[in-house]
Amino acid sequence: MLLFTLGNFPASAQEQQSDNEKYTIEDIKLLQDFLLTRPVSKDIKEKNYDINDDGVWDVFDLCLMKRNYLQAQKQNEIYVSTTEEFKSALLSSNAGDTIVLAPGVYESSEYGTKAAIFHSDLSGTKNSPITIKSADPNDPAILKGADTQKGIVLYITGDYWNIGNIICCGAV
Ligand SMILES: [Ca+2]
Repeated sequence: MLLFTLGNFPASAQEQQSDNEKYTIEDIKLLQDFLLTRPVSKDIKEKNYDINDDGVWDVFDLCLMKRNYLQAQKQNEIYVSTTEEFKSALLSSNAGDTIVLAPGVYESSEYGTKAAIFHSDLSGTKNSPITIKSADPNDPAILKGADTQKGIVLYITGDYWNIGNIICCGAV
């Protein structure tokens, strides 16, 4: 077990490039423990935790690390603004992804798999569902079919999906 105190940061960390570093929840916890002078559960000497390159590991770096982590999470958002983009997002999403629909009408008369315009058989997981939502809750995206007799607008056959604030019309 290692115990660092403030100021006892490794010199090598300063020389590393920190801009594109990806940090995890574990990194946040390790730096937090370090800053609180708690025992740190693993060797963090070689870690690049001096994110603002000022030569000190401090709470500033912890804030930057948290921001970096949240931004990395956001990269799982897939922004779509056309029918085709939405269709392809439905077929290429991974667990934890969020498909964000720009305001507008997503319209098609092509009923494909399962007689649905927008279909996916992919699955999220219990802890990382796949989410579909409108970018602007006050101006929700509209999924529109051409014929109410013909088929389904949005049909998800996979598991663990969250679908919120979108409007389906013009079909079953
Ligand atoms: Ca720093």
